[in-house]
Amino acid sequence: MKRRNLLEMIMGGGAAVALSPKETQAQVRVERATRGMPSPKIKDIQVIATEPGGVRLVVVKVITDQDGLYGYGCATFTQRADLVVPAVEKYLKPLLVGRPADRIDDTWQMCYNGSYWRNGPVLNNAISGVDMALWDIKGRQVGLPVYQLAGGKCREAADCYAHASGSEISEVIDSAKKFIAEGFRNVRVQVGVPGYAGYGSTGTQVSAKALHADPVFEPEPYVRRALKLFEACRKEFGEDIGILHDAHERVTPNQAVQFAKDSEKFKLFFLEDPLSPEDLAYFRQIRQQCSTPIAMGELFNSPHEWGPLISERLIDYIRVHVSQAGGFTPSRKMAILGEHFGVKTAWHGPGDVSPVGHMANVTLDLVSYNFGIQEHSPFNEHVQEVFSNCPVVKDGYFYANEAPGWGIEVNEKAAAKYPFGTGEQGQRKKDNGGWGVIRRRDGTVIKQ
Ligand code: GCO
Ligand code: MG
Repeated sequence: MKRRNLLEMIMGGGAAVALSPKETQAQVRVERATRGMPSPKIKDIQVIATEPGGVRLVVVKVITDQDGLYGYGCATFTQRADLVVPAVEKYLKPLLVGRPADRIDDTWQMCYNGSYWRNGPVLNNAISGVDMALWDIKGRQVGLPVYQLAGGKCREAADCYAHASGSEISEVIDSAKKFIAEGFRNVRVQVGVPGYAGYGSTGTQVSAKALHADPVFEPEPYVRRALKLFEACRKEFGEDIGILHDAHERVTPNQAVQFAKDSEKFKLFFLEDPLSPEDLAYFRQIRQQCSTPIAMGELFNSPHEWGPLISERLIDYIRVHVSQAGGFTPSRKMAILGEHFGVKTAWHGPGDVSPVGHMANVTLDLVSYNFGIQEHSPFNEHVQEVFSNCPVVKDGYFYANEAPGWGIEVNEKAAAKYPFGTGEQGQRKKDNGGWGVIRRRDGTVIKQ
């Protein structure tokens, strides 16, 4: 449609609609972007595998037949990153090349249903890569950030939490103080247990007497120590700071119920992953016995996992890893489901989410009424060399960037400087980025 026709349409019909010159210009831009172009078709799909921050990241690039119109999506399953690459190249690419790039839900359904067996982490991540890339393309096409395509902001920025850790409680407190001084109002605290390998703590020397040579973990000393940490944090920080903790599914169901009960008096912002996905049926017991807020979800792949937890109001925060769930499209639906049941969002935001994935997180944070909190991990200089225009944190708030789509560009030359394995050492390198094994003293493998 010609600009003049559009203006006539906006102004026309007798009673002129009073639009400012700026509004008129914006409408002309949208008109030109969406109607002046034929529907873009998927021309190629490529995978960028890179490890600039010491963590394996997988990003999918969908290229359309229109000059310069492409998009990026996060497909990071860091422990099995190499498997996602052929899932995209050998299955999704042949399925999608030549099809329209502007039918996002339809494309998602094709990819999801096309393998018949579904809801696995490899294929979900591959689908996420394409799904987020299509949202990026749509945003770039119309010149708007994705949060605008999803209805616009419900808030200015996302309140987030930082990670404080240490091998001693005093170290954790010092680390938390630094974050609080930077403006964070919420801190996740993790402390090591002497002699044991812990989740999220640093520097613990593994020396517990064990019947094997692998890292050792025992749940009872961990729980006792974590409770001492919460007590120390409350003493130090009073009630104004949100204290979070990740149990990382390392205790038995009964211990989890007890742990949640014992934590109640410290009024945590939330206790994360007290149970493993295999033990979801125990959430009801936690609910019945205490009011500690519960967050769960980063290990989920399937709607069968989160559906009942949300609809039966058994958790307070859904914290799915957006790419594990299949991308922005299903996660947006999950957020909306949560809104109806009083469950808030707390999307998984560790280092093994690419900046594109973090933009998807913060976009969901901004557009969802039932946003709870956002986990934040900083982007080091190498990550920022590969991914330009990463979202930023100021005073503990995470801001989306305002450029079209996700607003992120990937420097593929820089990405190639950091092949998989770059930041890894020892067993992790040997295991091709995998996480190896942790055992109880007697040799029993524990969930990580
Ligand atoms: C978190 C997490 C992560 C995961 C990691 C797995 O809450 O941030 O538990 O640190 O362990 O993302 O790869
Ligand atoms: Mg976690």
